[in-house]
Amino acid sequence: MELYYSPGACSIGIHVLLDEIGKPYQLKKLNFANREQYAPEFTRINPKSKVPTLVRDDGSVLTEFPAIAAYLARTNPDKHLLPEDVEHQARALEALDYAVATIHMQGFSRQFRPGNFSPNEAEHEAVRARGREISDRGFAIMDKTLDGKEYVVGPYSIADAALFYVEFWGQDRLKQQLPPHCAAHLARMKARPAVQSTLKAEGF
Ligand SMILES: N[C@@H](CCC(=O)N[C@@H](CS)C(=O)NCC(=O)O)C(=O)O
Repeated sequence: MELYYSPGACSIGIHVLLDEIGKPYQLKKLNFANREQYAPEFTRINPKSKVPTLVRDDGSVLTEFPAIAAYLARTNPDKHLLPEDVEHQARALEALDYAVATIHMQGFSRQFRPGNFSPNEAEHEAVRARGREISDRGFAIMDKTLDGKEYVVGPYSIADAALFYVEFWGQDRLKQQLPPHCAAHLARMKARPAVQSTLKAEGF
């Protein structure tokens, strides 16, 4: 398989899952500063111009973080990345979606790309501030979820890879203070060999 990624982008969460699984794969780096996601070489593969993009062994392309994460978990059942237990599975998918669709797409997207939310530059500070409110509220909710647990649902799951990347953005990229259980979760994630090898491969 091939993972199209950009260093430090949300694709880092899928990169972590591939390293947890430990099967061979190839990394394909896109330089966002050079707008390589919009170049025809890439839009031929993923017209959405987004990472993560996974090209599977049969050449078919899978996009969207939750779909890729669930696919990797389901095709590698021995790694137990999506709990079998129905309640744990539902909670893992709930947290995964919250990290991606709310904390990332509504919170951090406003902070990183205010221009996508308002063409008026004078409004960009207000857009960033609203994004910060959304991500902070998201972390506060995840902090309660993590109380008394090492990982989001107890056992390690795909939800942890999603929460990891938004925590990484908050603490490491934007130097924001995470609430205590989220900070401990991020530290726990960084202690995992798979996360260490991902961070190294992406140049962190
Ligand atoms: N809904 C998508 C979001 C993916 C996404 O927003 N990726 C960002 C990087 S974190 C991206 O590729 N941005 C490139 C661009 O919009 O130009 C998913 O779940 O995979």
